[in-house]
Amino acid sequence: MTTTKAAELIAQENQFGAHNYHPLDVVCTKGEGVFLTDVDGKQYMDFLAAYSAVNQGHNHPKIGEAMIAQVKTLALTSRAFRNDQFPPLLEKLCKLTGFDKALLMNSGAEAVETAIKAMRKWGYDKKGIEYGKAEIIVAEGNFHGRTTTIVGFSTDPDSTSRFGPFTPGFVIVPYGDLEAVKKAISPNTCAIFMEPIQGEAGVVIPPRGFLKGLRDLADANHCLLVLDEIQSGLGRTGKMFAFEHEGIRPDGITIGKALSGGYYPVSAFLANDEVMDVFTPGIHGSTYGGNPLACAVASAALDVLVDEQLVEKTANLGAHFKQRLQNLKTDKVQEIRCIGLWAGVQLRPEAGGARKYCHALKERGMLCKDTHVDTIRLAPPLVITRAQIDWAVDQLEAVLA
Ligand code: IF1
Repeated sequence: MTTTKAAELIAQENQFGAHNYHPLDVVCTKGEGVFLTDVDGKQYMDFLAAYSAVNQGHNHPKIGEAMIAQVKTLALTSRAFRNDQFPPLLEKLCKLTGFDKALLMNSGAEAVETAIKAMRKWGYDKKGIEYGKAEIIVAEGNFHGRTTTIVGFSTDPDSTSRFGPFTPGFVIVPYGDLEAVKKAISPNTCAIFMEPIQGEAGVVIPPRGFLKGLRDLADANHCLLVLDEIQSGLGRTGKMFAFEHEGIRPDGITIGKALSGGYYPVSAFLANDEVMDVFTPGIHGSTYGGNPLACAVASAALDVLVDEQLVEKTANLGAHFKQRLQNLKTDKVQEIRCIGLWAGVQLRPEAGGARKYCHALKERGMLCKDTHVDTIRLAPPLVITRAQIDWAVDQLEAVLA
């Protein structure tokens, strides 16, 4: 039920905004830690965290203070000139990820597009693939952003329908299927590009050994393995990056979302020199890429993850979260997928779809999002406490009773 104030704002949004989303009718006005407050003063526990862009919690004071300080000094120069925030962030990112170089962009999709250009140009310049023939192997169920090149290799009709024609050079294989990847590799394959865990697909965790298998296939066929850690990275799975769960090193990663600290879009593509040196001056960039404000925010966002030991916390709390979810008293659940503080609760078809349970949870003061009809996606800020997790799972158990 929405009140007058909320209803007025929803009507205004519906009249003047493109209808490219179907959001829950909760009109937020304040965020703090794991909580969001709506315009009528009702508080909710946020179990979406802006799709893992708010791992540090809403409006984290330290990140906000860093942003305010930088806002007062220098916000934007473009990369035509240099600034004093960019170099230290680059070093911090390379030290944190173990890669030689970082290329800063803004949205996750831009980091993915950067990675696609790098994979292709590496294929031509370093592997000797005939120009225009480079192929990138991607997975069914992928989500890497909304540009026309990226949706062109999506398998989700909602993302792809009526936006063609699409960019060629992408080969789609079933996620988690090493044999299928092996068969798809050709002399024109420049890279394998996947999420280490698929977010939008509903927190789909591949079989153990899948990432290791991709690493071995990439090595055996002289192609790159690049992983999209935009949603899975920066602590969400209980490791700083999801690839660490299998002890492998990809040739490059994309990151974003929580790099923003929940304040300001900033993303990056990271790789070693062998890959990153395909970029020479003037062939790629962005007006806001690496701007001082983004760098100050991202630097503080990374400091909070490390200083508050959010990765270790997520690993510990995640074990409890998974155990609670697996013991839910309900006959409506088909599968629980959970790693760190990231879960997909897939309901049986006869449960009638996940959206109505998200509505019921909203009435109980808990916000989360459905995906692919039957799955409730759960991803709280990593600053959540054990008691808050227990409260949230109690609400979930109540609506699924
Ligand atoms: C929306 C989904 C999640 C991502 C991965 C790249 C990007 C995303 C693994 C692009 C972005 C966002 C986009 C947002 C909702 C959300 C989403 F439902 F769309 F699919 F998280 F699952 N790689 N995911 O998850 O990053 O350009 O958005 O900064 O488009 O509705 P972006």
